[in-house]
Amino acid sequence: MKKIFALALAAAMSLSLVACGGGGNTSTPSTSGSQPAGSNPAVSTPADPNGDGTVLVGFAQVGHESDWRTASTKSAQDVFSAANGYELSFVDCDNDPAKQLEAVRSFIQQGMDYIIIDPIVATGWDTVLTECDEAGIPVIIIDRTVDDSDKYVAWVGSDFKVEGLACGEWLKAFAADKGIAEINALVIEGSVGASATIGRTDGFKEIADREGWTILDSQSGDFTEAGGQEVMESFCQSYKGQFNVVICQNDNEAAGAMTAMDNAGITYGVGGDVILVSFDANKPYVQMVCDGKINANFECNPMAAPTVDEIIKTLQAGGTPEKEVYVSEHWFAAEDNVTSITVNGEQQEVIHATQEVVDGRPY
Ligand code: GYE
Repeated sequence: MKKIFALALAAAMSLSLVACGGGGNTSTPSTSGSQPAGSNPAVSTPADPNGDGTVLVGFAQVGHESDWRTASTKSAQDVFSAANGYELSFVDCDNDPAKQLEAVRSFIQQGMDYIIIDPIVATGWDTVLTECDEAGIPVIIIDRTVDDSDKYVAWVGSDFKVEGLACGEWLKAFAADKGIAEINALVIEGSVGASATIGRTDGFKEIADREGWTILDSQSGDFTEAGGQEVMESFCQSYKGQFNVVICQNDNEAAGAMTAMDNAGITYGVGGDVILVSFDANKPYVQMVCDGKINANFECNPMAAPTVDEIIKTLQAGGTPEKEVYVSEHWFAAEDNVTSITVNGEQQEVIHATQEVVDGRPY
C-alpha cells in the first residue's frame, strides 16, 4: 500500500494575506499530516540502540548539480550523523552512472550495513542490486526510481509524473483565467534517463496532448543553470516570437533560462510575454515566485533522509518497512487566480507564494 508521508511545511500551513508584489490571496493551505517547519525532524532514538557499534551507511548521491541536490545532501549528512549512531560514507557521483555503480560496489566491499542510492538513471540496476542482495546488504532507494529491478527494500521519493500533470493542470486553469487561447511551449528537460525527467516530461505532455497545445521543442538542460541557459539561448534564436510558455524542469535551469531571456530582451513572469514555470521550489526560487519572476513552481521535497532513518530503525528491529513511501509536495503560484487544480481526480491546492510562505520554507 502506498503511504503518503507528510513532510509538510509551515509555509504551506500559514494563512497569509501578505503578498510580495502587492495583491492578496487567502488560498487554503494543505493540512495533510504536517510536521513543524525547520530542517529535518529530530531523530529520536539512535539507529544502534544497543551501542554495539555504529551503523555503517553508504550513500551514492547523484552529484552536486542543483540547489535541490545540496538540500538532499545536507539532509542526509544531518540525519546520518555520529550523534545519531551512524557512520556515513558519502560519494558524490558527479552525474556519472558508471561512477555510481562503482560507488555501490565499493560499499559492498567495505561491508556497509545499509546502502542508499539516488539513481542517476532509472535503468541498468539489476546486476548491482543483485550483488547487494547476495552480500546481504539492504538497499534503500531515494528520490529517483529504479525502473528495472525490485531488489531493494524500500524507496522514498516523489511522484514525478504527478508533478508534471500538476504543472499542466495549473497552466490550463491559468491560461483559461487570463483568456490565453493558444499555448506554444518550450520545455527544458532535466538529465536524460533520470526518472525525474521522464515523469515531469510525460505528465506535462499528457496534458498538452489532451488540450491540443504545441510543444515547440523539448531539450535537456541537465538540471544545471549553465545547461538551462545554453538550451534557452538556442531556443531564443530558433523560436523568437513564437513561444509564450517556458517549462524548466528544475529551479537552476529556470535561473539559466531567465538570464538567456534577459539577454534576448524577452520578458517573463507576472505581466511578461512568457509564462515561466519551474520545479523543485527551493526557497530562493519560491522567493522568485513571490517576486513575480516565476509564475508557478512545483515542489519536489528533498528531505528523504529522516524517512530513511525510520526505515533503517524498522529493519534493525526486525520489521518490514513499506516498499514505497511518497513525500508530500506543494504547488506555488505568483498570482491568486488559480487556487486549486484536480490531478488524477484529486483536488490539490495551489498556494499563493506570499512573503510569509517564502519565509516559512525550510530549504
Ligand atoms: O529536481 C533536480 C535535481 O532528482 C528530483 O534532481 C531530483 C532532481 C531535482 O538535480 O534539481
